Amino acid sequence: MAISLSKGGRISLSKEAPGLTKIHIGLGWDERATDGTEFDLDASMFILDATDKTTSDADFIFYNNLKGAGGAIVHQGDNLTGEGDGDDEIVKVNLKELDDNHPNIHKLAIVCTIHDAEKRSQTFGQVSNAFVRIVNEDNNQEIVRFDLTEDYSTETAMVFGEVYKKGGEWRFTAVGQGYSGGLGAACTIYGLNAG
Ligand SMILES: [Ca+2]
Ligand SMILES: [Ca+2]
Repeated sequence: MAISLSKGGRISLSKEAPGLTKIHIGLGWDERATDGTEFDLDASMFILDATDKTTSDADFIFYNNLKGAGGAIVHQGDNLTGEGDGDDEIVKVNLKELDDNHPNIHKLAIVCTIHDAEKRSQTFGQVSNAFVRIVNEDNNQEIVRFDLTEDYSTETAMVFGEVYKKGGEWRFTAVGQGYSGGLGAACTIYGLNAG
């Protein structure tokens, strides 16, 4: 049965799903009533080394750079509206390939940002039903889910969660940490020059 975490909670994916090799990270959201301006959230992933930094632009996965780690990480593409239940944007990760071929990858930060937030005066306060869930790709079983229930009024970038490796196990932390400054702020946190 899937585990539901609250903010700060963590689990071992490897223990919950023995033999786990591939995961599907689904992110979802709905917009609260807005003034009619388009409202587009974007999932992205920062591939981090042991110092929690992204060492090159190639390790920043988003709608303009869909593949990372030699194809072990694949973003399934940009959803422009967030309409409907279920996953709005998805990133698939082959953990076994990371273990075998990319031992330098220690953590995957799952981030969500609001496209053009500043220009459109939008924040996560206008987002409802935000969640991130990890699904075992081999059998489609949801392993863990984190519903972001806090009211975020000024944030335009949000770290939903982190998948990380510790003691040979892949684990997940429900983060729910927001930032103002959108995608640029997220890049700065992880050591990338947003330009
Ligand atoms: Ca989007
Ligand atoms: Ca939705």
